[in-house]
Amino acid sequence: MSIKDIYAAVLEFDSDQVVKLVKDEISRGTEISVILNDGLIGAMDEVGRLFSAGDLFVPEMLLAAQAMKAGLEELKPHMKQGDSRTKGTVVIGTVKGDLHDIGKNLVAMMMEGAGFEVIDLGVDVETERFIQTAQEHNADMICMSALLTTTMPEMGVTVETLKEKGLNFKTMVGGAPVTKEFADQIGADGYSPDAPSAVEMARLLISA
Ligand code: B1M
Repeated sequence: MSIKDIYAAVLEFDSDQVVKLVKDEISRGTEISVILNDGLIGAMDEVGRLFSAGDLFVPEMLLAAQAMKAGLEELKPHMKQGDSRTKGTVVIGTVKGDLHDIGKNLVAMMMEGAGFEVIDLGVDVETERFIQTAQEHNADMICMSALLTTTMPEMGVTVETLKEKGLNFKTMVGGAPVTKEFADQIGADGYSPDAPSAVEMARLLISA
């Protein structure tokens, strides 16, 4: 049994096997970040590669995502760390038109684990909903995820709308196609390439 088996089980869309193997690795003391990066995320990268090559299609991509999510659920309790005092409140969601939520869930989980209060709006979130929720909860920051090049511009719409309304919520953006250059271009306060650095960026932005 090894991390490679978790990788293989995700690619075989075998959620039960993923859960079993993740549990085994946890009880063996394997680092959570290794299970996550080499096993679960590594497998999703391969799924993306196969999809791009036309060797795998949307239904299979969905099945792989379900298997990965099942594994993530097992990891979740082990990703909690630090004290329970709130470090700030963040509203998070995947932008309008975009249904990808695995990376966003990971960011939300790690933020929760690091002591932030996280209000997760799910997927396909409109600008107004981000803003209204941030106002209702007196949030410190709005976090937006996008996995499609076609939905990335939605992040800019939210940043622009905040400016127009004179609202000062910090904004952070991320997701596979998003870059630091893009974040700067739309005027977002922060960008991070992955979930651990999103936590660091949130700490920085909220304490600034
Ligand atoms: Co989609 N899909 N998909 N898909 N899908 C991609 C994104 C794609 C790159 C695949 C490919 O072609 N190689 C491609 C996008 C191409 C592009 O825009 N340039 C694509 C496409 C085309 C599509 C459809 C259009 C396919 C179709 O219908 N023809 C369709 C769109 C639906 C929609 O959203 N409207 C679609 C559908 C789907 C499924 C529903 C089947 C499924 C999603 C299931 C789900 O999420 N519940 C799916 C999947 C699984 C993928 C891939 C294979 C995997 C995504 C994933 O979960 N990665 C993906 C290929 C790939 O990215 N390798 C692909 C693992 C996850 C942990 O990584 O989300 O990048 P990621 O998150 C990272 C970082 O980006 C960062 O932290 C995370 C981990 O550390 N991060 C943030 C994420 N959000 C952040 C926010 C932050 C900070 C960091 O601050 C706020």
